Amino acid sequence: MKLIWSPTSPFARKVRVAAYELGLHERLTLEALNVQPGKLNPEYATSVNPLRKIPALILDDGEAIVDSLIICDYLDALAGGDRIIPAANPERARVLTAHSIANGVIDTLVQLRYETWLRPEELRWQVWSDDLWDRVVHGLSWLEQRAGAPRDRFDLAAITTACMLGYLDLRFAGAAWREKFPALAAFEAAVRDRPSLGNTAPPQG
Ligand SMILES: N[C@@H](CCC(=O)N[C@@H](CS)C(=O)NCC(=O)O)C(=O)O
Repeated sequence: MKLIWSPTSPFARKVRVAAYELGLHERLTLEALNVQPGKLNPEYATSVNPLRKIPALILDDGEAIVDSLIICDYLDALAGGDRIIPAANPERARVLTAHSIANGVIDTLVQLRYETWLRPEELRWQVWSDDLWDRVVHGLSWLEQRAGAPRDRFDLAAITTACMLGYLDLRFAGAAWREKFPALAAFEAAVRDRPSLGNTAPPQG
């Protein structure tokens, strides 16, 4: 299977962490693609993902699976199922809801990154950037309230939260989130040394 990715994409990292946790990482080959608004990547848009987002998983028969949640779900099933995404409710809904919040924070951070790094300065709208940051803070508060809850596995919600915090450190180093969200800081310290996270850490800088 081929994963189309980039080394700094938090969504691609999430898939790679999931693959490590599921013992499937050696079955993935990696192909880098540079994506960003304004870069049309016409071949990728035509043959893989019309929305031009990474990651995408290309199966051995050429079938393309897109969106990190769907790829993680596919990998979970390939590993036997019920490993990182619980099969039964209410646990399934709980994990997928927490995944949605952490994933939504990543989505918002990526938008903010485009706003503050890519968009020409004279075209920036401060109200929009402040609004996006407000969503990030509310998302972190939501996750903070649940971060201390006992976990019996490193599930997709935990994987996505860890990748989200890693992306905060990578792109928003001045955010000082550890002081404001101590339970998330404790969570990050507790999971940081997992090989799945260590082996997928983005290049710094
Ligand atoms: N919902 C998608 C989001 C993926 C996503 O936004 N990826 C970013 C890179 S981190 C991207 O491809 N951005 C390119 C663009 O929006 O033009 C997923 O979970 O896979």
